[in-house]
Amino acid sequence: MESRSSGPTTWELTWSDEFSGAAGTLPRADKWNFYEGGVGNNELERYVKLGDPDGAAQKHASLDGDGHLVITAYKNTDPNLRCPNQESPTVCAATSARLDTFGKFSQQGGRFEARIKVPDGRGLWPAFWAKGTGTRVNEIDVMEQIGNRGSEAGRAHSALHGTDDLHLNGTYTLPSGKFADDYHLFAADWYPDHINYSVDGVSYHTIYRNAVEQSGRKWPLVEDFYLILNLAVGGDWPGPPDETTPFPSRMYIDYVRVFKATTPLVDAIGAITNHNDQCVDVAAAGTADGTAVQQYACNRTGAQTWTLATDGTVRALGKCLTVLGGAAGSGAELRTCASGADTQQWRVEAAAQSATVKMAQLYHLASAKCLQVPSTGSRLEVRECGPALAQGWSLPTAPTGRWKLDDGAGTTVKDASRNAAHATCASGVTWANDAARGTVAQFDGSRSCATATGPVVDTSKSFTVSAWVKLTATPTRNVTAVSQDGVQQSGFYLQYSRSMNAWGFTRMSADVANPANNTSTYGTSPPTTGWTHLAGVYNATDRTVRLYVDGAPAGTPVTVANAWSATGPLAIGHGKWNGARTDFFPGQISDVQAWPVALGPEEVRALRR
Ligand SMILES: [Ca+2]
Repeated sequence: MESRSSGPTTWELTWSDEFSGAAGTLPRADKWNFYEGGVGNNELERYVKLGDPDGAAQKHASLDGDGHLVITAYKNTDPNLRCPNQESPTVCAATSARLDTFGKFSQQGGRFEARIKVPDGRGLWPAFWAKGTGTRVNEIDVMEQIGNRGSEAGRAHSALHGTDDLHLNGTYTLPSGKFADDYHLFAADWYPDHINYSVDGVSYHTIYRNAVEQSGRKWPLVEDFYLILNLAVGGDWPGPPDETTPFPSRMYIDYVRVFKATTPLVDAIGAITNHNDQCVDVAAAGTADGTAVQQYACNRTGAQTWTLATDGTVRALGKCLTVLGGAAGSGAELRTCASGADTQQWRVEAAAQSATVKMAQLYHLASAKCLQVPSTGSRLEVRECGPALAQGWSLPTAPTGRWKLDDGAGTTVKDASRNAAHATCASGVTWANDAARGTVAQFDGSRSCATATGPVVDTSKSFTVSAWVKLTATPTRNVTAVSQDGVQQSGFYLQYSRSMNAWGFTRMSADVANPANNTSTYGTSPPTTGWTHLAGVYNATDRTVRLYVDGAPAGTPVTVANAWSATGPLAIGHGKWNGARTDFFPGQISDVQAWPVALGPEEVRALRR
């Protein structure tokens, strides 16, 4: 299942057409209809229907064999072809195609996106849009473009239409050039309380439900919507084509994809900050039920270390962020987590507070309101969701890799993070059932696992790696639990050092044979053959490494001479020395994590789950 991220939300693919098929073939009949109705807006095209003579459908809408759907508008040469929607019916200017998914696919909520290259010409009106299956009036225009009319060539339009004369329009302008010059990604991200339009990942237009309802009109996004692709010609908005309009004109669609929002695939851990750079904080680090949750100067203590858990809860100090009342202004507090309680369920939503400020919102399910900083006092509260800065939050980072090593069969180790950097193990890495940690990977001291491609962390920047490890016996040589391959050496080693007879976190001074020196931090006592949680943190700000054993810092940070970038795969169960994989781990490993930041002590403690 493909997923993609858009801001802090993870989207899971629910429907798509990649338009991969032989050149000249019709779009898939199980996905698309040729539209058979009339047109409005005084448009000047006649849409072909499936079964029209002379292969007209294929001529106007077919695959190009190169992964694209091509909708083609031709100049009409038939003087008897009348466009009936005209006030005084006139000869149609063009023939074209309009496709839709009515009766074949529709969805309520989620992300609707398409990668499209529009044609360039006066009077052309390509569009990617969606309509409500029930009303056929409610409408999301993800992209409309009206071609070669001065500055319109660099503009794309979006809109939300509904009853009560609801017409809310947005416009995106390219930094330079025309839309017809290349493909662009047009998307609408539809959440319960707002819809957000973007071009090429740049968000430019957000419409909130409460603002629409407060204006006395109905929110139109309350039904399933089906998709429409078309190339209109002429009409009230673009005006008629003229002698400069090229025919045939072609609209290319690389793909149409629809996603549903899911909760994050992995927990994110860290501070939640607002636009004032204040932190979400448990008052006086109290753990009694009902302790206020407030904004407070950031100090990165446990009272400010939040886990955005995959179950929708937001946790600190072992308890859950809770709002009990449903009314606007209800205060935030800490409470014992209760399974599935709506009062403790939060959803991360992408939002745009302004054209330049785009922070996440925390949407509270029970009250259907958003967490915000109060206008007076410090205790956080919920209010109607809107584009207020007071509702903007910077959320903790998620790991760039998480291999739980609970796969239990085969040689593929799944990465649960958004990166999906799955690892492949040499046969001989097996599976064991552990009383404490469930299914874990068993390493025999001569085989290991490595990600299929590339690095997972940039070792020249801040990062954190962690793992639960359990040795078979005290080794008689160095052994490594987690590393990332360089050419000659590993970029780091989360390891057992034989010479120190202790756990260590090590970086070599250079990626050369027999490097002159290394920098390490070590635990203070010999390892046992029970489970130990190891974390290595490289902090690029002060260029230091630090080891944590069972969540406790082992000594003080040590300065690294050269934080070179290891560009090979991340490895579980080996280190690299002078070009060869070595230091194979004998024992069990569980829940390896890689983070693109230097986690603080409270965050490292929170990794031990
Ligand atoms: Ca394609």
